Amino acid sequence: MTHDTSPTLIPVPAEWARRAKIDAETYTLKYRQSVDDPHAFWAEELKRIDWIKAPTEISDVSWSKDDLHIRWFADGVLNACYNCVDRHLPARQNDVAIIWEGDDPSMDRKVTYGQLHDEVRRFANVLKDMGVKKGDRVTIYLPMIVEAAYAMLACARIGAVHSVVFGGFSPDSIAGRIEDCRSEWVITANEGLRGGKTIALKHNVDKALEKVSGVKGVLVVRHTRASVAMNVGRDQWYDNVAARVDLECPCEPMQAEDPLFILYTSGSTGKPKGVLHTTGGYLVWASMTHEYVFDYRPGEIYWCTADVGWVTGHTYIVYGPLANGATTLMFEGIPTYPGPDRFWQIIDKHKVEIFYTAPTAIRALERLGDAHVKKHSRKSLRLLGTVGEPINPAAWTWYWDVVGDRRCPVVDTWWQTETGGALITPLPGATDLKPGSASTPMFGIQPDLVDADGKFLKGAASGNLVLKTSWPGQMRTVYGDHQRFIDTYFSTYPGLYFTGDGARRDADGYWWITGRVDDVINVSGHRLGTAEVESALVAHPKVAEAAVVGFPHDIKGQGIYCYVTVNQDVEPDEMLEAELRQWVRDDIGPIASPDAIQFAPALPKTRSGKIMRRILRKIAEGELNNLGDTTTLADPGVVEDLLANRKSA
Ligand code: 6R9
Repeated sequence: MTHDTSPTLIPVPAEWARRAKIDAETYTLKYRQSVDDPHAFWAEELKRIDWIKAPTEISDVSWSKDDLHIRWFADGVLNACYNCVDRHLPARQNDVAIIWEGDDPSMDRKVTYGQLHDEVRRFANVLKDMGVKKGDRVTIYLPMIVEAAYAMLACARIGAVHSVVFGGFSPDSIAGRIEDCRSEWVITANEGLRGGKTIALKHNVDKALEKVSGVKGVLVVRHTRASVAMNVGRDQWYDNVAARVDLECPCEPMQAEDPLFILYTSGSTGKPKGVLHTTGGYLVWASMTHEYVFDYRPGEIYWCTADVGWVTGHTYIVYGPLANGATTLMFEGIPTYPGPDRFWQIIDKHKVEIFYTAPTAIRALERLGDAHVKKHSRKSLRLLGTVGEPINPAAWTWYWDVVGDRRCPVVDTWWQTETGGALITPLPGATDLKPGSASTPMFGIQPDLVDADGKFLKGAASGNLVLKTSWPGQMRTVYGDHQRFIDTYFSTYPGLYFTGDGARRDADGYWWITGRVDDVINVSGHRLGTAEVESALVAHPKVAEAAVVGFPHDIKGQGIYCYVTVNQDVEPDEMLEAELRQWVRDDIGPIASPDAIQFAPALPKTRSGKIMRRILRKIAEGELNNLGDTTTLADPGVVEDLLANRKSA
């Protein structure tokens, strides 16, 4: 990497300080108010939403283990779909709500707010026709097509709770998620398209439904021309039902604390958790952060490259932008198809002004060379954002130099599925930028650092990142398992929300997120629990034991390194290695594909039988001279073999 990575401070450009809603002074004032007098702060901010009944209560929160509850705006009544669609009519009905860009560059379309209103009402009536009722969980397994947004908003309109499952997940993963929230309805498409390849979505749903019972209806959107098997009595084509329903469909009045959606995310133990977000607080947070972080004004063309299967797609493709009356671009494809300049070509084609992507994409595109970027003008761009994983200063600098021509502030937004929206992030008109730092807290957010014993660290320090107070976008529970919610986030450091991330606070009070400190790995911005990969591996008949750790990867941020002990009668070879790689992909999905598989006659264990992951991590990272104390191992000889047979991935 040739770019300068010495610590630099990039001051707020003068024109940004002038035009932005939040300049440095306003940030300081508003931040102070948000923590000193949250009641007054939120009483004002909640007005960004149209309420059927405006809340008088602001918050009722306890993070105590014995009585853990989180409620915001609890006596308010609203509808999220109304706020994202209907309220922008009639004044803005001809403004574009969604620009859709297909995998195939010749396919695109624009959906105005007026059209969105019709499509969402139609979709909602199709759901009702199937039998979906308020409170029902609806699983959405769709590619990045406009119908994904229609489906989410249609659920919100009628008070159903959506659970979007990323289109890259396997039938087993879909089945697990359907089962966990006892979802009776599934929305999918015949096929998806990505990088010129088809994805057999309906086929995957069929396979999932062989493993789980209780699904009463499957709605199939016709996206490609492929015909697929339809299970009579269970499956219906969306367009067939849509042709017979009418357009009128009122918005269901919802309590602020009624569930809006469930989204499954990986943790350090067990199966993925159903993160539950509710209606009022989430929408206020999504709308507020989208407006301030991107300094958004209606009419501006905004593109977040995430997939709606992840939280970033929920908050910053659908709910935040549409609540703000934005023009949000949805891209079906991948950055390198049909050519390595696809992103930059789309930016010029649709005159994108705000562009929000992931560090892994930035690093991959940097690799391909500046020429692909420079052959497109990108003159419409004025703001760049990143999310999903720590961005290394070199990648940040390339983004700023080459993509943004040193004109566009880069906002590195730190947040989680659990947090609903951005918590630590620069604001373009207020924050001097440091390459690689997520910089400063959003309004109402009080981050702090603790050591392993929970002692607060003062001043410039590194430690575990915790949050001291609640905010409206905070998750409310783990669906169906409140105890797991308490155990995961509020037990490590009583009275505090533990993020699972490590961080450094520098002398200026800027935050630098260093990555997960638990057994979660972040592969290309996708969260995976090492336990999930391990349980996939040990389910293979030839595997006796497995331990999985992350290691630094140039493009993906982190890669997946698996140590596998096979059964006694098995001779491990390259065939088995390939078979295991495929096995994990089939079980979880392609994102979980192992980067390295090392066969080990034994794993390093303590005398009490615990696998010493610290050692496995060091070996995977290549830090071979620094294994730390190995004297507590039951059999120190195991390490010799691990070192001798280390895989370079
Ligand atoms: C929004 C999202 C959350 C985890 C989080 C952290 C990592 C996200 C980051 C970042 C450093 C950033 N992460 N944004 N790390 N800088 N700007 O990605 O949600 O999929 O739940 O992942 O991602 O480790 O804890 P999610």
